Amino acid sequence: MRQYLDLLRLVYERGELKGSRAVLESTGTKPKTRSLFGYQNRYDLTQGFPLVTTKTVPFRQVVVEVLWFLSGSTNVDYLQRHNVKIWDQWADETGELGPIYGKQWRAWEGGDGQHVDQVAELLRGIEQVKADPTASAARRLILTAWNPADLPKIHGPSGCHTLCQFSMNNGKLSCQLYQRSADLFLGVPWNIASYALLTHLIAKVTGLEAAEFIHTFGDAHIYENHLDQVGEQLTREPYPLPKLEIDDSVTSLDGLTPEQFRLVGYRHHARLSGEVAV
Ligand code: UFP
Repeated sequence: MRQYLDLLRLVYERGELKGSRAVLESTGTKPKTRSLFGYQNRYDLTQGFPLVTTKTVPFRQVVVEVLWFLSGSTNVDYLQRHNVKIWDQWADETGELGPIYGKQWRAWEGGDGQHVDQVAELLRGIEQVKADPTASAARRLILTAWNPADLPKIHGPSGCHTLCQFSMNNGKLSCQLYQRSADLFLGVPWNIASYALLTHLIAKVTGLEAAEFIHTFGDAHIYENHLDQVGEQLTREPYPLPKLEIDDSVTSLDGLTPEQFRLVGYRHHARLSGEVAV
């Protein structure tokens, strides 16, 4: 996880002071950020699962959230049943969040009312490229959460992990994420884990090997109320990465349960917490 720590250190040391809309509920103030624009990290997924080890990242919750996105749901009821509370603050009284990731991934609404299941299209595209590497899908394996017409209907942050593209060659599958806005201390360790997991999962159900996760950033920032924790984290030596095991009962994206995903050998430093600016 050197790549993550190197970017964290770069933004910590060289980030430019910048204000943003996000508010700390404890004080009602808007923390400034240290911010840099336009960076990229690469993780070789054959060398271990890229879960940050210089603090604790709640892997089980990451799994639950990815399965929830894939189910197409935009209601926190599934998350609450699995004791995951990260989206609660934005849900309305019925638990709804508006057209966030689940809706855009599974039922993107076209202007003529048609619904596009981007995840099914992605799997279909991968099968086409497996059969013929020159198929037109090869460079179009894209999942986008950024739907400009739907932005006003979304509660809370919109499309932070904006768009990802898959690429395959010689039986190997890689994924690149474009993240428009990245809270390096709280959000990014989680986002890396989510997309590494998604890459492994898509590889598993299509009979491919997960190769690389490439993380491209727009605004990469550290909130000023996280600087102490980041300073502490940067003194910590990372541990060897854990391994992800996906149960062989996983043969499609239907009926997945969190118990089918296991992390082996996750050694990590003590928890570091920080208030989220919402
Ligand atoms: N954020 C992340 N990752 C996420 C997510 C949010 O880093 O997956 F949902 C952070 C980025 C930013 C804030 O600090 O949340 C969203 O604010 P904005 O919409 O103003 O970019």
